[in-house]
Amino acid sequence: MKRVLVSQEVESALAGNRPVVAVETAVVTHGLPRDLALEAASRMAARVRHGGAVPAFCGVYSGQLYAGLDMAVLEQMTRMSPVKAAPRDLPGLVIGQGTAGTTVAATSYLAARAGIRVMATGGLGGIHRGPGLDVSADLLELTHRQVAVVCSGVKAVLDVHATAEALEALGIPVLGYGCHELPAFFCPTSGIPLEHTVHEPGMAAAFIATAWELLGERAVVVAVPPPGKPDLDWAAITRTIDLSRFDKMGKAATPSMLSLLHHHTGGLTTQKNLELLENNAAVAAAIACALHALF
Ligand code: PSU
Ligand code: MN
Repeated sequence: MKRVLVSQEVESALAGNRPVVAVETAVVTHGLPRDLALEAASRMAARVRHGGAVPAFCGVYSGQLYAGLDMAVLEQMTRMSPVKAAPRDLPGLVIGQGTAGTTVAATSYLAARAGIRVMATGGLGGIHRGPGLDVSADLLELTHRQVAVVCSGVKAVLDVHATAEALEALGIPVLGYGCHELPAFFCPTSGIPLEHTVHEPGMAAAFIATAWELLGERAVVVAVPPPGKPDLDWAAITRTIDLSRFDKMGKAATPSMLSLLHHHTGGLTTQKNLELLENNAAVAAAIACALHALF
């Protein structure tokens, strides 16, 4: 058995030189309620296909690493109490026949192993707010994975400023896609200015290709604001989190904060989550096609 099993459809797309978009699965297993998560996954797949690319859901199923899980297996996974896997969790999952949704970090690893250069997700992990040191493995992993990560900036629940500074220190280029500020997941603005902005896929592809030519193997973050109205206010979200006096650390932090915000906003954060996932999948497909034309 191959270390990273690439589905037949993805394999033949890669071999036939057709664009492929890797899709993160931690958001399916841990980012949304189960039914909505599967709905989000199938809508993402549809948007990738509509954009002319092949979707490749990355994850771990019964100890096998995959690039290209189909919907039926994703459905199975959500019934198996999957874990949320960062790269360092992969050996244990392989040895212990575990099942997992993969974070941005682990998805970028699987994508790179499979030869996929563009991935779609919701938001990047980073530096958490509050006491204690909780820094996502997403940050370091992206310093050495040659993949364009199409996302709505960084997760709103993080210390967005510290995370933006860390991306700068680590030398990971961040490109605004139709925005001049770093989005904070379901919030279109965070007050953090971006120095590079493009408005269409061709320009994004040119930026990404140039980044790889000049800087070598590392990720480029393509930050796409969440679509649709009403806009959610980042300061208000941050206040809600602060007032709730969170006591969860580590992997449990994001899912429980998301569920708190869902209740506080009458479900609006969840609706935004779905919309931005779909939109990011569409943008990722367009960029994958444009990149494809360049190489
Ligand atoms: N966005 C969500 N829910 C999530 C994540 C993002 O709404 O669970 C995941 C992404 O997979 C991201 C990961 O890569 O959280 C980072 O988690 P950690 O901070 O534990 O590294
Ligand atoms: Mn963490």
